[in-house]
Amino acid sequence: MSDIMTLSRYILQRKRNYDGATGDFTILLTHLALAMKVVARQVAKAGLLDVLGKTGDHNVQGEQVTKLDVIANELLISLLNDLPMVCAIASEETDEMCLTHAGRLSGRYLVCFDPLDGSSNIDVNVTIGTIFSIRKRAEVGCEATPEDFLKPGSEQVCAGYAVYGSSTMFVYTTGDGVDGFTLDPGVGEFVLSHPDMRIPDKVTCLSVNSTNRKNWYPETCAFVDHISSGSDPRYKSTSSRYVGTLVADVHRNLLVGGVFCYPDDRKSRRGKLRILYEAHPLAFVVEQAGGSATDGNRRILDIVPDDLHARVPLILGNTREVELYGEMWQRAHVAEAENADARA
Ligand code: P6P
Repeated sequence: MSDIMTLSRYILQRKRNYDGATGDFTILLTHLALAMKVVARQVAKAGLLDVLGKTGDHNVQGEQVTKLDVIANELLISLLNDLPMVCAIASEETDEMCLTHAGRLSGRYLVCFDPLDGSSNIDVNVTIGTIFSIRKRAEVGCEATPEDFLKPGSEQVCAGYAVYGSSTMFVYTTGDGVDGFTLDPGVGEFVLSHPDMRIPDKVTCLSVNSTNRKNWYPETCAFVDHISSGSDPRYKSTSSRYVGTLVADVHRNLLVGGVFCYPDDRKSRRGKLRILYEAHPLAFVVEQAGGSATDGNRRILDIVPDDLHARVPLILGNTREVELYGEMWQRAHVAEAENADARA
């Protein structure tokens, strides 16, 4: 038992790196992990607990809400509400920011999350997940405002996710590398299984919804064609893998190497994925594992959202491919500007 590194033991060991004397962050991260263990149990029993299917409601994103979306969201909010170190919460499933009960004035931490990413996959038993991001506010003693969340992703103090798949994994970073833990159902603990995760320098997977090609801009067509053509030896064994759950696609690519691409296009001019609780946390994790993340023109972690639910184009994974997309984006947009000048 002494050599089993559980998440709790690991966090306590690393406590000095990010916690000072308070232990507040340790308690917060431990509670987030607890919430994900409970969500994992609900997901695993969904078919038996009559919690499959939709609620009939739509969230602020205009997406259909599933029963498990509600369960996961309410679970996370109720757990975080009672933590004195958390002052406010922003969730994909709630229109507005929520001030917590216990820490609204004294809490230092702001928590954003997508409680159940990929919920359209629940009823077909495909991997889904929870994504979270933790920020620290500059001052305490007053109530947080939405503006406290609208900061660059580089100000996150922690980010990570859980994936509910063939096993349940918890992956996180505090800016000092990425570590992955696998839930041991027999013990009820997340156990260190993937220390110091690094994205392999090979493109095993290309993850993109190719049926959106009819709306793509030239840079996306050029990028996908370059990889798919196989003309470059780097891509001779690259396969298309896209499950429709962002965190599952990103987790797989983090383990085996690959690039995920959900660009802006003529239909979704700002992209589909949300900055605060999808792009920022996953960009933090991927960068800490040696990868990169861009919207085509900007580093994702440099972007400041103008709204809690602001969307962004997202290309993340192997640095060489993310930079290649950026070069193609620049070429396409410079050419567009030159054509516009010529027409003027
Ligand atoms: P599309 C799930 O609804 C989600 O927000 C992400 O998890 C996923 O990557 C994306 O949407 C899938 O979108 O348009 O390809 O179905």
